[in-house]
Amino acid sequence: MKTVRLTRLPGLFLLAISCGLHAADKPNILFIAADDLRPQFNCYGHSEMITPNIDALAARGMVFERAYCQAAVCRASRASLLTGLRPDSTEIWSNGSRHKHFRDHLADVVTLPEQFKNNGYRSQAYGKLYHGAFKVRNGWNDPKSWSDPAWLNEPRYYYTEEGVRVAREVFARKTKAKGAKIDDWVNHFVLGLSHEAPDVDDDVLQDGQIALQGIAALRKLKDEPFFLALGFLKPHLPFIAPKKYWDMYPPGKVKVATNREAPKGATQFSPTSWGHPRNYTDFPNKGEPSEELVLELTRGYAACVTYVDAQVGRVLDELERLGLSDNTIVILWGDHGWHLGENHIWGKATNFELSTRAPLIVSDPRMKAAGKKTSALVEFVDIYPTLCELAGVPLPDFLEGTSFAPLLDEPERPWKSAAFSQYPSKSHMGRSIRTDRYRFTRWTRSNKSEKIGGMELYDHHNDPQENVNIANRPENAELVKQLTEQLAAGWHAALPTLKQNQKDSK
Ligand SMILES: [Ca+2]
Repeated sequence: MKTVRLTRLPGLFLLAISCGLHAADKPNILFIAADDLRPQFNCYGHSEMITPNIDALAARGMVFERAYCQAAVCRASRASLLTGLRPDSTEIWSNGSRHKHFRDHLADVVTLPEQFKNNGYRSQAYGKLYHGAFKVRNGWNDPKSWSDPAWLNEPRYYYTEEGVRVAREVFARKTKAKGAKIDDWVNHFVLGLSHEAPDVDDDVLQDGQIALQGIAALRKLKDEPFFLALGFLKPHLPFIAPKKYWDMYPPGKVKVATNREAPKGATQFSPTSWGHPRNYTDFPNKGEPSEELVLELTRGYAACVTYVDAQVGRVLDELERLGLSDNTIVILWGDHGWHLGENHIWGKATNFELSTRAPLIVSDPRMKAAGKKTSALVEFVDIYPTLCELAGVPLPDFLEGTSFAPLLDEPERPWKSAAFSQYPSKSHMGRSIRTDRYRFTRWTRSNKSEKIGGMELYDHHNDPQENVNIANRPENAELVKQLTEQLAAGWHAALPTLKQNQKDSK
């Protein structure tokens, strides 16, 4: 079937319908997530990572340079993005929150894919969209979101001789008294080495399999409106990618982080215990990783990003080959960032810029500003209303985000005055805002308490790496007061004034 380029011109719009396409007012959605992805590609002005396919998507879409998740850890970020609600509404603030699943608290909430499903779309998922990534631990998924059951990977990570040996040892230790057969380790979620470079084809590892599933799904779904969600598992630890991707990052050329100290004047809440990497056998239980490990983790992360990029490319190539590109909105996002040692942190789960800022690229064949970037402050909670608006799907009234669809035509228009994130630490809740210039974080005794445990202020004009907390400097007292008020006023007070802007732009 021939596709017709979607356009806002009424004549072509009618042509699209008369050609027997599935209604041109129902563009497909290709919804691509990657896990723990930092925005460090060429299209973000960085050269550390090789990402030709994501860069090509950016060239026909829009790069959101300042997009922030609402809670910098998998479960909380994804629950917020996919329900269109903020963590205080989902009540999932971390992976350890009281509610394991947002439906424990919000039984009838209509998720983003569910809203598309309820409005004439076929919604399907492959890989990690909610927190659950594997067949063996899928209690975190959400069957109501999808037209068909979500497809999940097998849990096996390791393929090198050393990786398999360590994984078998770990499995034997954990199942010692339970009589499990050691060869059964491949069917369990086993954490061994933090990284390895198996000399295998892309499709042996999980993200290659997700790409294969995505390609098959496109072929099946091409004649009906679809919301196809692909959740790639990398670059989440363990950093495992086929060797050919590691070879693209020779050790001598890889630059490790230089600001691996805690910020000067950091609060007691800013450091983390690095619990995530310490789960792996080759990361020390206490203290710092060796310089050799720092280098290998930095390389491994980059290799995983390039591996994911290649899988994204395969899926986008198939979209093009099937003639669906001109009728499909593509969105690529990472659920939150990751510290590769910066700010004295290995991992996520902080309120720093490196945890809260993540990639967001949107391509809509109808957009006027294709290939442009925007520095507007946008939030992941905005993705739900944006995709609904772009696809003509009704917006539920409970949403707590704002559609950023207008930015796709006018990337420089005035937008939100702040992006909001939150993450708890040491029995305190950290609430953080990113304004045009500052990141300001306030730690209070509990979520609702006003008892302050500490404050952090980073000036991104002078200190983009957030190396110096200037909250307690006397000369900043007035600024801290103003940012405290802005934080307290909340997201309702930070919204763009849409009507005024529309008037101005005429
Ligand atoms: Ca994640």
